[in-house]
Amino acid sequence: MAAISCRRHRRDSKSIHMLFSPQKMTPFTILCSFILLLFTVGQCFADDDHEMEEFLKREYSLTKPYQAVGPLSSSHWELMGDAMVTTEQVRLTPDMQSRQGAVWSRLPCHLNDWEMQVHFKIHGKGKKNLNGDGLAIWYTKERMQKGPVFGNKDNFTGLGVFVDTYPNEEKQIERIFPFVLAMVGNGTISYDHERDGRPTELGGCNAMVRNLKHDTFLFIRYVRRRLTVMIDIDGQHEWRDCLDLPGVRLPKGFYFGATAITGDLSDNHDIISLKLYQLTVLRSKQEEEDQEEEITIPSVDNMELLRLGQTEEGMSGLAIFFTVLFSMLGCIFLVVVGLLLYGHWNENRRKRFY
Ligand SMILES: [Ca+2]
Repeated sequence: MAAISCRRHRRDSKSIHMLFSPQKMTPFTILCSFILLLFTVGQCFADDDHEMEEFLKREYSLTKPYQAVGPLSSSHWELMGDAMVTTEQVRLTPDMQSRQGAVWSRLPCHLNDWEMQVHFKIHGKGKKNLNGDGLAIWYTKERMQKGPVFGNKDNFTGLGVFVDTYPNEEKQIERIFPFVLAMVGNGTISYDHERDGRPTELGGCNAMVRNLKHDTFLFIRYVRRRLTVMIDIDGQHEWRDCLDLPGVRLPKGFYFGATAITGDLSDNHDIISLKLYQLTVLRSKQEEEDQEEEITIPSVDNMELLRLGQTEEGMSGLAIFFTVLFSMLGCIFLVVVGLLLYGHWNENRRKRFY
């Protein structure tokens, strides 16, 4: 978790500056600061089992004052649809019906391991579950194509991480919305909007992100074919686990983007920043060899198992209901047949007596 420690270090840098302020310098604070610095640097370079460093890649990042956004081909980011840049944010959609907007990177990303930190804000006048539809962060082959999947095309090729703010599927019993969900598409898999993407999901978590006063963040990390999604939405500067999945195969040279859509229900969907970090990971010889085998089509290892697990999980209540129902019907049928046979046998016996 080196990257997270480093990020905490970045966010906590103010407190370190305060320790180092000349007015407060005493031998004790200098010693404390030195120990703290050693500890933090140590955390940054000590991964669980591998060393990892991170570097902000400005060409794939979108930060204030958004000078990298524009219609010129020399700009790094391009807007589409109803998206607008202000001094405070890139507003993908306003809080109005039937809007869709996007911001897409112009540069394909050829990094092996990366981490995207998304600072976003979803807010609007709608009361709970009377808002929609959400936003998505993308790493896909295609870019700048409008469509129904949070404003992007369906049958996309690559990774989509969705912040779905409206439950389309009725009877969402065990799922609380807004819900963060990840999906990998290979160009032929369709996102099931009516079922909130459940049939193709890799996993996710609920995230109460609407109308919050504090900052909300989403973190997507792709390291050694492992996809990790975390959220920081409680204003505590702490990352919360959302999804962690090995065996995710994403080709290089895809584009980062952010899109959002509104329908009958709406929200402001704002991107404050997208920060892309290159992660430098020390690999074993085996991992080096695996890495050389080029991935051309996105896929997820054991996706069938994953789906099977979800189906079993999703069907368990229904399966129990039908098992009980058919068992009861079976029992009733047997009792009726038994009674009929008994009646028939009784009648025969009486006939024999008279
Ligand atoms: Ca939905």
